[in-house]
Amino acid sequence: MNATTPLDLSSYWMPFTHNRYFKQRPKLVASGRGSYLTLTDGRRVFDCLSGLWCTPMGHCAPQIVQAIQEQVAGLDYTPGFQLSHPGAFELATRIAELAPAPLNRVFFANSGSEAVDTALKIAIGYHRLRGEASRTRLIGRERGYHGVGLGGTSVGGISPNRKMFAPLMISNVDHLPHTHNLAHMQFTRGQPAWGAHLADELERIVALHDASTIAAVIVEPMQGSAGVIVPPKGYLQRLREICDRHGILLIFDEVITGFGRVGANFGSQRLGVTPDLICFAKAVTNGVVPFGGVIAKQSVYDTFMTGPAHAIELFHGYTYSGHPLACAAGNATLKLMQETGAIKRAAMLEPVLEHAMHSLREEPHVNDIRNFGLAAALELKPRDGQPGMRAMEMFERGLDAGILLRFTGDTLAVAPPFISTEDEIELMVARIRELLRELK
Ligand code: PXG
Repeated sequence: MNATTPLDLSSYWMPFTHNRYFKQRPKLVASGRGSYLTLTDGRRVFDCLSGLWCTPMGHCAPQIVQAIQEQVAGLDYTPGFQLSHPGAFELATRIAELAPAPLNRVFFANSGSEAVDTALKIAIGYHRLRGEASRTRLIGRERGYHGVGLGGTSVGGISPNRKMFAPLMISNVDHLPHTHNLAHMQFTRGQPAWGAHLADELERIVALHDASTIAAVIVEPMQGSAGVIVPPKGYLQRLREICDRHGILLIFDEVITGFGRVGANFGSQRLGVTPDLICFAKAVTNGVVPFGGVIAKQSVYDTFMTGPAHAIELFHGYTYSGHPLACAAGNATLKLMQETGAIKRAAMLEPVLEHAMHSLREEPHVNDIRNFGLAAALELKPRDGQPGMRAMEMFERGLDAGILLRFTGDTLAVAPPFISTEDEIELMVARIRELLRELK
């Protein structure tokens, strides 16, 4: 675009966006640096959600930019089937080292959605290879978000994401109840004490369908998209026990919680529960190149490594699995996180964010505040007859006030970059406070 040719907004069909509203009031980003984005109209905003949870090391980190530049000039692409390149093995090793033992085998995809569909396929294949082909049922959870593939949408529990596509949903799916209950946990800091018993619903589902029909349970250790819904103390432990009792695989979707967001490598380690499979994406490449994947327990991997050695073991993979640019970005990101102690820094900032966010409790329109790791949500009371409007106005006005907020429904989520300073987090919350006071 230049001054004489206005940008044509008509062709691009934007994802998860009110296209018609947006095209009346376009908001375009020109550049990013560190924890800030600059819009084309010059407004500079603090990136309160680290992109869409994916840029914890800030925008245009020189080490990551340089690694990608060097990679693209040397090897831009290589087929990933029956061939690979060193960077892919290096990245898998790094990820395996960060993962909770005994998860140490890493499959590559290009997004969280693909990671989820991959994990579901691995779970079904695993049981089949072990002679339990009747285990085909998948259990998700209400309010869960597992991306937009047909597998992930089916096990997901956000109804607007599902209802238009009902005929495409996998039929063999059941859902656990979500764990959010305002009466029992309003304004809880960190993990709620109430709610572990909700895991027992899995026993009820097992009793209904019989364990021999159930392949896997998939949950986010902390629900991100639904607005930072934090697992009750003991809840995930109970899910793990029930899965073990019935030979069901437990999948943690760590697309948001992986690589430091909850102050540990993975939510698994922070919460002390080890799943059989972990889905990851987002922060692993600092959002710079699309990427994702699945980390499997060695025993799951070994189950596939049967049959003649020249035969393909898993009929699954993507043209861009292990893409050289993604691997360069991943290796550079994880190296940078390690060298700068970024995950420890996220843990150190957690109480700063918790304290600041909960100081908003008495402000107008506030219905709930939740936090865990370097993430928090502010749930607003909906305006009469106009649900979602308050949060949307906060988002719009935030851009003038120097903060980029993320809203879904009437909930605002924040998950600042790990490189944020304490002052930046406090300033972000001060600006949210001012916006709340101005809001009708
Ligand atoms: N699983 C989880 C747990 C996610 O949070 C996905 C899978 C899908 O990832 P891809 O890369 O296919 O988009 C996600 C994505 C938000 C927000 O505002 C969250 C996501 C994506 C966009 C916005 O909370 N999560």
